[in-house]
Amino acid sequence: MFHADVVTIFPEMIESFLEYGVLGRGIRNGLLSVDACDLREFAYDRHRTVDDRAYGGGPGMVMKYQPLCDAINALKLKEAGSDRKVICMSPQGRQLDQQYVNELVESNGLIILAGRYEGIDERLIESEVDEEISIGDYVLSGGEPAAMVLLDAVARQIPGVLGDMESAKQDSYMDGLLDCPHYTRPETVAGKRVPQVLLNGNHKEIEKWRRKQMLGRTSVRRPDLINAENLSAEDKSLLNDYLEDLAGR
Ligand code: 4GX
Repeated sequence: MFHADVVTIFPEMIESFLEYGVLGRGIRNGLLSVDACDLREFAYDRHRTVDDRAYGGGPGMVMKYQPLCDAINALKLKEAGSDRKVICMSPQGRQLDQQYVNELVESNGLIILAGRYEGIDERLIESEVDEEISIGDYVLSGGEPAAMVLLDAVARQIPGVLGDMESAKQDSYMDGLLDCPHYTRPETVAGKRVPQVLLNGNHKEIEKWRRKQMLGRTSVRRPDLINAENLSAEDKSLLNDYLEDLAGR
């Protein structure tokens, strides 16, 4: 079974997150397990110190080598033989995307370091960390929210975590397209009607409309995700229709 440990000074933050939604259900159903590891348990001085001032001066603190190293070794022993990668959440890492998530799901599990302060002593990263992972180009106050993003995305890809309906839905945009718009009752709200095609019960037409929306929205909002030359003839024609509709309005 896939097992992740998150090393953090805020274990309660991770533990509460693990109770909710798809991830919480996956854990309760025994499809994966996640533990929060309190870094301070590996700091043995009177104040349980996990950080210190930076060599070279300047503002901000740096996470010490020893508590992190001891925590990692304890977690590796606890789950001996599982051969798990040590991950550090960091803006300096390879940026997470669906392809990267799918690679990580193939592993036995992860030991995830969620750092605070200015960062972690570089020698710990060099000697103990296999991969640094960034969730995007913005600055967080700690690695915990990044670790939660990673865990959520990974859990959804573990077989059985999503129900049949959710999985089928997922497959339809695993091909790297943005989702289509969604509507629910009432039929008219604030003077806006639901697109007529969705009300007719013609499932072939609805499928075509949704595909056209996915292609069109991806092409307009995220042209970096779509290569028009690689589309099937049918997709090309749907995308053309979408763009013509746009221009004609
Ligand atoms: N995607 N942060 C980590 C401390 C830190 C800095 C360097 C290790 C090395 C972030 C992100 C992110 C802020 C989490 C700095 N730890 N993490 N933290 N963006 O901004 O993952």
